[in-house]
Amino acid sequence: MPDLVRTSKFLSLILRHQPDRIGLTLDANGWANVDELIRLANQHGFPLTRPLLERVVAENDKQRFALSDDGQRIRANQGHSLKVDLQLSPSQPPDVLYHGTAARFIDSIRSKGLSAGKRQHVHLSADIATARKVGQRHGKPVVLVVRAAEMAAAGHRFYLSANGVWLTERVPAEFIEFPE
Ligand code: HQG
Repeated sequence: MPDLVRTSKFLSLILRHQPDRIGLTLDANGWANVDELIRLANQHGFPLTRPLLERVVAENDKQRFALSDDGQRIRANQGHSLKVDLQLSPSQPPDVLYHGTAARFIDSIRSKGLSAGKRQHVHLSADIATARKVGQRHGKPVVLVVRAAEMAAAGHRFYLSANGVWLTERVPAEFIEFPE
């Protein structure tokens, strides 16, 4: 696996799910100190350097990570299972958003709607192609249409992550259109 992909996967694990694996602590907003992250990663056998980390932030296919303005802190833009407050402000979503999932989950989603599962939010995409790719990770992909503007009007909040993923706490089944 190329270094960048390996490093992106490592950073996703540490910055979204398990910082304690290397003894790292994130602040309440999900930020880690870069020098500390590099030191602890190396101590635990992962060869991280500042240039490598900066390349991952800049070139990551999904822009998964952000550096603070002063370059001293790093965090994941979305996808956390840890409870962090990304301090996103609610945004007005487009009329519809898309959710990619696997065919085997459809019956359950029909009855319960979309839930965040282990993550903090349900992830939605503004375009069908992205949603299809997300669904493919789980099996035979199915793209669901979410009537987002209607949900917002009914009081559900939507957030747009720094890397363009739409987030909401849950999607009741009544706002979902399923393919035939
Ligand atoms: C499904 C990737 C049964 C849900 C992507 C999904 C995304 C239900 C799975 C980000 C359900 C959870 C997140 C219900 C939801 N019954 N299944 N009631 N409600 N599900 O991985 O959205 O590459 O936690 O449809 O690009 O697939 O990591 O969420 O299939 O943005 O940066 O439960 O992860 O980004 O799976 O993916 P996940 P996701 P990264």
